[in-house]
Amino acid sequence: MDFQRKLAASWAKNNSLLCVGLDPNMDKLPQHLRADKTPFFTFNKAIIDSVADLVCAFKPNSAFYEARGADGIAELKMTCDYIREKYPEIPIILDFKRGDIGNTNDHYNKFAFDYLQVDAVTVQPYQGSQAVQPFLDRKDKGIMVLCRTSNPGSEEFQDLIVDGRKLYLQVAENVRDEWNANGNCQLVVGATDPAAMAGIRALAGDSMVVLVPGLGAQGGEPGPTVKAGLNPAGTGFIINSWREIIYASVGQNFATPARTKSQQTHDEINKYREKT
Ligand code: OMP
Repeated sequence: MDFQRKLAASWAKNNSLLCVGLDPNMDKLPQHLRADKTPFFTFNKAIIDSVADLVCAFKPNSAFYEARGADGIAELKMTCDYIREKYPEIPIILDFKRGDIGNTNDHYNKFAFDYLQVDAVTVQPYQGSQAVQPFLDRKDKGIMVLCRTSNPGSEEFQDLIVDGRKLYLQVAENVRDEWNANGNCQLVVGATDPAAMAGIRALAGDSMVVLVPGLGAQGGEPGPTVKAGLNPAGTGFIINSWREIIYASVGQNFATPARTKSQQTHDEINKYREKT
């Protein structure tokens, strides 16, 4: 099943737009897991099992695993395999943010889609569509293009005025008109700027899926985000949260508070879906 259909089924099955990030950090893991043979995988597995009926997707961020070298990458692979085998209906988005020349992107593409077998990746637009083409050619996968990011300082380039409007709107337009020939593109837009979200939704159209990071710890709130970008079908979003969820507690029983926090976030997003 292609990414878009898998996502639509997942939205419906769990009545959820919530994506739980899987970005484990050794310094923040519960103490008892730090001596575990596969600390990230053991941690992730408990979180995944605890929240699987509340999410529309999982999003591991490759950097957190790469930082531990071969062991980290092995545990990223174990995490992806586990989700695929135990929860095959839930899409896996690899937060990758890769951007290079086409020939090199071809290798990133193989790592993500052939080795890890994820459903979607995040990519940088800066090198242009020709460079991203190896990703765009994967018709059955989701290609999530960074458009308006949530970080402080994102305005340095993204808000530059080009032909009378902000550069991130040009990115959204090019993705809509030129990159999306296979209907497999999505946009990444932070929850930290609802006005930008509204502008991007208006330009990109109702069918464009938007991955939304930046909730909670980075200051984004569900209400303004949902109001600014929900589509008429009440979907169109994958709203990510991780720090608030996976580090809800560092105790032995860390997965239970993670579920409680996920349920709260899931319900709050849905409350605004009903009102919008
Ligand atoms: P929060 O818990 O929502 O802060 O999620 C942070 C995760 O989203 C990390 O994995 C970030 O790398 C990622 N992220 C952003 O924080 N901001 C962006 O603009 C884009 C992403 C992303 O591509 O997921």
